[in-house]
Amino acid sequence: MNELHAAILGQFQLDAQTVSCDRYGCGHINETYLVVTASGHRYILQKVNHHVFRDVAGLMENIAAVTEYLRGQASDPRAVMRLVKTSDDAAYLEYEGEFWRVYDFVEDSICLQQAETPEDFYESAVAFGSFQQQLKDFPAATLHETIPNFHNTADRYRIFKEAIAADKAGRVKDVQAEIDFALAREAEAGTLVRLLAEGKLPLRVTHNDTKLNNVMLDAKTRKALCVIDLDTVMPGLSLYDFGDSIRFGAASAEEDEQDLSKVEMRLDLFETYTRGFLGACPGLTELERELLPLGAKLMTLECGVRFLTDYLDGDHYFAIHRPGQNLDRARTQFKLVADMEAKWQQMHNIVQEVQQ
Ligand code: ADP
Ligand code: GN1
Ligand code: MG
Repeated sequence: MNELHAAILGQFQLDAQTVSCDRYGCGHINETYLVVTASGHRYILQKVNHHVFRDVAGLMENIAAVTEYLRGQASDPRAVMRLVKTSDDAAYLEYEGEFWRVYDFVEDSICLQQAETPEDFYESAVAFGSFQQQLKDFPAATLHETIPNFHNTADRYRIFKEAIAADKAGRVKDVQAEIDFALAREAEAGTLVRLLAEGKLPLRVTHNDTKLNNVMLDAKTRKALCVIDLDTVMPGLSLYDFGDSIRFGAASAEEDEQDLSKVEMRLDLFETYTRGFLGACPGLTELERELLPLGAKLMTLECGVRFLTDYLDGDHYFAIHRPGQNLDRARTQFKLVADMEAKWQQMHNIVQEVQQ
């Protein structure tokens, strides 16, 4: 454990002396560490990425409020993330210009990068569907918008086109096919934001980053246990949460798979997730249900556009572990979009069947 981490951890109310602190997990945004103390107790230490989240105080206020609200409805203490306070009783620590927080480690749980069985994916749908259902009466207006325009797909296209024009890393010439693929779908990409602005879709408290690796399953029962990574909890559309889960979890390969022949959107998993989500979150409107396939497609398209934008900018937003990784990620997303277009009618049929 280095001195910096020791100094930081010394300012949190841990149960005993820290014995180790090691990098942990596969997130693209925050720096995450697994901390073990002399008693064997485990914690998660995170350096919050304040370049991405400009208002860390507001973000931490959201997390404290939402976790407290959910705790009132939970039977298992592991079902809700628990923030560990600093010695000043604050929810986070500002230290040398960086922002740190500590959570209890969610014990006896598993966190998957890919669904191992359809049941695992079903349980993640139950977790995210229940999350939304449990927050249905939470006063959404009291939440800070931690990243303005986060799922404003039209605005993501504006930024994308700026990146193409600036061509900061000199990469535009190598990715014309990917750029064309995205631009050909620009008109459709604004559909959800438009329907929201027209008052046709309800604004809800949503998670907004519903990747499979942002949910914990109970290691023994493999049932839905806990939703994590609450940084992006803010007002949004149910279709964002549904769509982002399909994008990541119904994919047949990893997000950065280089062999695109392995990448498809699995209809069996689409069906599984739809069943779990609608079952746990029964209050969706007719239009929300009807637009579930479009939610999946647009969240995937948006994510592809964001990866490609970051590639064009020189990889400053999403953490990369090898050159070209953001381009590979963009390509898998566009492959998934094309596959959803090919399976469009089947996706609609599945939603219909699940509702009956
Ligand atoms: P990022 O925003 O970078 O994705 P996350 O909050 O999702 O950060 O954390 C990264 C990973 O760390 C998660 O995918 C999960 O594996 C693990 N993790 C985070 N919080 C906990 C926790 N409280 N208990 C156990 N594992 C956790
Ligand atoms: C980021 O933080 P993480 O790794 O769970 C990103 C999501 C993207 C995702 C793509 C705050 O999620 O929006 O969909 O990567 N989070 C933020 O894997 O930008
Ligand atoms: Mg995460």
